[in-house]
Amino acid sequence: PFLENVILHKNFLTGEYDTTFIDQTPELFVFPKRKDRGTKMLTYIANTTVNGMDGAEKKRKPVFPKLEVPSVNHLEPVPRGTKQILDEQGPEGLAKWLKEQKEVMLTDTTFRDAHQSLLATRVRTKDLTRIAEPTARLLPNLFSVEMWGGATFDVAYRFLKEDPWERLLNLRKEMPNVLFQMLLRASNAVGYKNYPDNLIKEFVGKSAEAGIDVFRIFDSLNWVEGMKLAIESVRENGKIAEASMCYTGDILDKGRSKYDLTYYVNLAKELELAGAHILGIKDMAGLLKPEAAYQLITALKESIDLPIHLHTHDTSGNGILTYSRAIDAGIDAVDVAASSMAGLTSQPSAQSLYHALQGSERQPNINVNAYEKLSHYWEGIREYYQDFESGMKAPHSEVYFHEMPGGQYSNLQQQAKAVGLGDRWNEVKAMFRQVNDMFGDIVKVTPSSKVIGDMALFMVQNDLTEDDIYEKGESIDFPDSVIEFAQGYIGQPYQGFPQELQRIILKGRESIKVRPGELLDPVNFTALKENLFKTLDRQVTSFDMIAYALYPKVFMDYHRFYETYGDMSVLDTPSFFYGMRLGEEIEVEIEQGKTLIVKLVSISEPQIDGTRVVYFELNGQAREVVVKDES
Ligand code: 3PY
Ligand code: ZN
Repeated sequence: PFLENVILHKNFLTGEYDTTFIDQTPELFVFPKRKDRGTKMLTYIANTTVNGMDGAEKKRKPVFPKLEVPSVNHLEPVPRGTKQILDEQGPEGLAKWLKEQKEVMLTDTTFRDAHQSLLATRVRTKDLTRIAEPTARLLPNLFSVEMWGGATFDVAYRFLKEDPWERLLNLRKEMPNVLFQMLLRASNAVGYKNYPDNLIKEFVGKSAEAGIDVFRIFDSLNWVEGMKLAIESVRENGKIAEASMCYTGDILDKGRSKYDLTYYVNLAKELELAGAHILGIKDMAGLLKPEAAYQLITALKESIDLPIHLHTHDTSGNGILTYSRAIDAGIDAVDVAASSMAGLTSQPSAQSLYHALQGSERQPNINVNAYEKLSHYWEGIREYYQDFESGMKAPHSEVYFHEMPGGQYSNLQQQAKAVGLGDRWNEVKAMFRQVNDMFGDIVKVTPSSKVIGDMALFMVQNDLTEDDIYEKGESIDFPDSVIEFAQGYIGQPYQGFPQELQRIILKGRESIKVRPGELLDPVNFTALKENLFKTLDRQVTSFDMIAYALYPKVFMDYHRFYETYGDMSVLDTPSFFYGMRLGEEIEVEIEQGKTLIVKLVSISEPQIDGTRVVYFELNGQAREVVVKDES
């Protein structure tokens, strides 16, 4: 039953209380009895040991080498960095400063896009936090650290069972000197559809408050109309709006004129007018060829006054060459990752770029040896996530054909495996391109890339050809994301929808031409807070409210998991993914100074009802947990 205790009393929710309220309301201090944290933790470990992690194939827990964390002096003051420039000079001052730098500035994406692109976004907060302070101390000259947004937000709740806001707050504490950067999908926030305007504003406000400085804002169809609200919200919060254009196609291919140089120059001018402090070029699939980079950046430098920040993926293996030409043309900043987390679908390697620019006056001003040490840490961490590797082992020039974003590659591959299409991956990639062409050659980046991915999976799974879609489309139930796209709910594609296909998909449903946010009812945060209080039976933060408003189901599943198993962010990653080995002992610090010592003693044979008894020692005391063996 819903207890009206101090956390949940309606007078606290509405703020209608005075100083006598506490004395007169004894039930405020009646708290429900909950399972203790130790029991919950053992339950999780027992379940994971017996059944494997939810949704993943059960595997024996490997033995991992010890992590190498570079040693730094915690007592010395943290060196000044770009964060201090922003705080002192504001976003305009920071943008001006960026343009004045002789050397190329670096954004390190290891904490976000690198693992989104290599490891299906699975790197956990614990593993990020451990290396945060060394990074802040060893690389104070970075332009920024991209560590939040994109897919990391929902994956944290959905798969890692942790709170992404805590990630932001923890990292901020450890890294006070370098700008924190996030990827914001404009009106889609960190989700896969358009949200009401007040939710976008609230999200930006709270993210800024919690520590984000640079918002890289993009619209998945390069629809500037869809980006203005996000740009304005960032500006209102005194933060840096890095409005970005997504690079698609190939400006060098004269046979494919939809996205030519003029298209990008015009787009950049529009973004400058819309209030960008920095222009981002978001080459999410790594399609920007070296000579194209040179031509594009040269043209942009002649057309706009903003500093320009280039993001690419090294999928084809040409990333360093692309950066080198971009640097020749005067690019101000580029995105790189620590080398052990770089290359392939991730960003080009920081250290490789450093060495490639030896002898150039634009060589970045970083301590390359320190970067190598940080890289050793990431090399060890990467092992923990080996089950999420895409299997891509070599440069993948095929990306110039299928055009799949780096951040999508490993995720879509996981999705394909999950629906039994693991061994038809080549077909899925080819279909991805075919669907792009059917949809009129669109910009492909979350969520438009998800639409293409869903449709491609759907067609391969159901053995549908392009002709089938036109001939039998009337009787086909298309994936929801595809219908929403055709309805205009993620925005308007450049040069419009292909009409015949749109008609087939819509089957008489309405489509819109305006910004979806104009039509959506604002989120009623007061009502949401009350409802959430009742359902969660605990204090509700603004962070919870935003997360719930973005993804109600994902958030509630996370909450239920938390109720059952407790806070998983404290458990080490190997144990989180694989449980424990017989005889193994681990330490789990559940709060500062409070550690559980857990030993797995034995596991019984299955009993008649299909359960097993898992015997532990918890801080030296014998404990047992009964779990159902799902095998
Ligand atoms: C995201 O939106 O998550 C991306 O990384 C797009 O490239
Ligand atoms: Zn990216």
